[in-house]
Amino acid sequence: MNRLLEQKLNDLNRVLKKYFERNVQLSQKRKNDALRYWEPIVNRIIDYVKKNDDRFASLSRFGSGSYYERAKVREPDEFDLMLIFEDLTVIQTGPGMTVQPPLGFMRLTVSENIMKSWRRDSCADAYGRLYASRVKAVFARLVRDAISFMGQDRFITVKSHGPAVTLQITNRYNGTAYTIDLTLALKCFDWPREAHEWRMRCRSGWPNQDLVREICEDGCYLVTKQPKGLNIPESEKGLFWRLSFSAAEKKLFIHGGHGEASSCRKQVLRIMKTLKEDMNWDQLTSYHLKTIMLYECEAHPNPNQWSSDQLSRRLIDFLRRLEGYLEDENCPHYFIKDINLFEFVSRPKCCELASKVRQFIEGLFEERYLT
Ligand SMILES: Nc1nc2c(ncn2[C@@H]2O[C@H](COP(=O)(O)OP(=O)(O)OP(=O)(O)O)[C@@H](O)[C@H]2O)c(=O)[nH]1
Ligand SMILES: [Mg+2]
Repeated sequence: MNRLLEQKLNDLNRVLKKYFERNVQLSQKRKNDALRYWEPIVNRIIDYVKKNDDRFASLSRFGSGSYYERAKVREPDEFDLMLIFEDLTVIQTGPGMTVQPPLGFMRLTVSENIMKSWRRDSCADAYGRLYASRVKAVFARLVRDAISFMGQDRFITVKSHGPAVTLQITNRYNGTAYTIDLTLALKCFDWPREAHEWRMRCRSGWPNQDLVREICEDGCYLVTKQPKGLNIPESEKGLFWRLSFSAAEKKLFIHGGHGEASSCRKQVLRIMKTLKEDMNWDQLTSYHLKTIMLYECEAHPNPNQWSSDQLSRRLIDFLRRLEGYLEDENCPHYFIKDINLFEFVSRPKCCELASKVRQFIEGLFEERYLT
């Protein structure tokens, strides 16, 4: 390879490592402080919910998202928990409805023996179809009741937007705020048809076949997230549950390492997340970046491609893939390729971002950024 290019990549490696140390890493102490403060509070809230409504009694906790995948950046201030109904049996609602579910969404019907209890609060309709929106609303009400019961109203606020019920917990001694996203989920035991391609995908070694098999055997989840889009009547949106691959993603991040400790894989993702904030690439989400990371892992299956001296190469490849997806206005979902994660990012925004990313790549070698 060209000696000059080699030299530049090595220099860039040093700059990136410095940027990582200065801007990206979490402090171990702040991590411990955060968990020590919010975990007991959240556990008490969940216990209250479980005790006060038998429909929620089987909820179990699963840590998902960046903190539990060891990909959080800067402050340990945001945590994602999935709360899984361990004993709620549902089946996919058959066809014959007017509106077909968007790709990645399903309608669910509860089994006959539990229909009566889910009819309460209109969580299920007369046919037993389970409204994700209603189940979440009841859960949010119980969470609010729990907070009042605990006398914590001054320190905890509750919001119920998107898929999660979000708690903002303020440390009463030092004012630090933590955001905890609680997302209700149902187990989907069979690997979904929509993600069949992921199971069969031709790969050159990452993830390995054993891990693919294990992930498919574990199944996935369905979460209370409503579809966007104008072609679904508002009255119907609440019926949909979205497929979630959070558990599979966590497995890929934790067990699908490239040489584990020495791998720069997490570093690349965490640098990208920090850059997204520093460069104000606001339309991008953490999930876009995580998705691109997973494709990059597939494209570079060998551990030596992720050794720490490869950091600059891997970051540039990541940026180029991002630029390409923006130019195509299509970021294919990692498990269901026909879902476009840029569907709701407008064409002008995609163009603008693509050009910003292009400029950034060009500027990298001149050390215009990352100081
Ligand atoms: N299928 C799907 N899952 C998503 C999407 N957004 C978030 N998730 C899931 O929810 C988890 C938490 O989401 P976020 O808190 O936004 O992302 P994060 O990976 O935790 O990253 P940060 O919180 O920004 O550090 C993600 O790790 C995903 O598993 C989405 O658009 N589609
Ligand atoms: Mg998160």
